[in-house]
Amino acid sequence: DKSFEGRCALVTGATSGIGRATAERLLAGGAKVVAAGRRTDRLEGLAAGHEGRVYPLTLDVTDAKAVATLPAALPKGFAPDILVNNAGLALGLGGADEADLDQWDRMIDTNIRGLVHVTRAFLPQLKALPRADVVNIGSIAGTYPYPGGNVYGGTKAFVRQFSLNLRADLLGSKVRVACVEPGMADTEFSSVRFSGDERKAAKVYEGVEALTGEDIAEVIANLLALPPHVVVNRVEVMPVQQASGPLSVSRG
Ligand code: NDP
Ligand code: 8X3
Repeated sequence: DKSFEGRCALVTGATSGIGRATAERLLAGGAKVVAAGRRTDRLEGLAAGHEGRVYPLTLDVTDAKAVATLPAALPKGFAPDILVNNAGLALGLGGADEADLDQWDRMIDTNIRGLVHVTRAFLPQLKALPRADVVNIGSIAGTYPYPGGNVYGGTKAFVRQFSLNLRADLLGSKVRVACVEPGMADTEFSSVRFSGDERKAAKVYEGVEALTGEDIAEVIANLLALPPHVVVNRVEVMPVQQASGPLSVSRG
């Protein structure tokens, strides 16, 4: 499968889960990858397995200055024509009245501000290309509310609407924008959400054949492989063992 030969993808959050699997999937398809994240050792591990085709980029997407100067700082041969805005996180699952404001800020800074800054930094060069893609990772949590989803779901609703609005602004260019909205995926997501409490994290996936990072990577690869005049605006993906629940009523 060489369908991505000649293409270069910048994947944020490539150290784990969906981002790591997406980087590997695109590499398997012949693409080059700028693999970005904060954990440099993991990026170097990825680069070591793909001689010359991975540029490991230590990057915190909340570092506005580093993001703004990024396009000019990338080495020759690694100018991306695919941007996968995947870096993101949920922190906590408590009610809104007792939530930690620092956790809320970190989600907003990463999932919204970080994603917007990376996108803004690369859009001018993407827009000038004969073919380019932006893939934003939203979530079903951005559409379907659940208790404790408060700000996390809000950030993902932002990602969905920002993606649709990008399409409106980019009309007339060759840039496709897709918002991929996964349901339950067994990655480091819950471990991060529960601050490293692995038992609590494992419980989320107990008895469920959850999505994997590889499943979402395959969806992304399929979107990217569509003919260049075809764009899927949004795609919701769930494990078969997950579905929406009924609306709830508190009777007094
Ligand atoms: P993981 O925790 O496994 O991966 C998250 C990735 O984001 C890591 O590579 C991490 O890298 C990176 N990241 C987090 N903060 C930053 C930052 N400030 N700067 C750069 N990179 C950052 O979780 P997932 O793979 O599941 O999550 C990927 C995306 O998918 C997220 O946007 C998440 O919201 C979304 N999602 C996840 C679902 C799930 O159930 N797992 C479902 C729906 C959406 P590092 O720590 O090295 O910086
Ligand atoms: C992650 C999906 O439903 O666990 O975005 O919040 S969910």
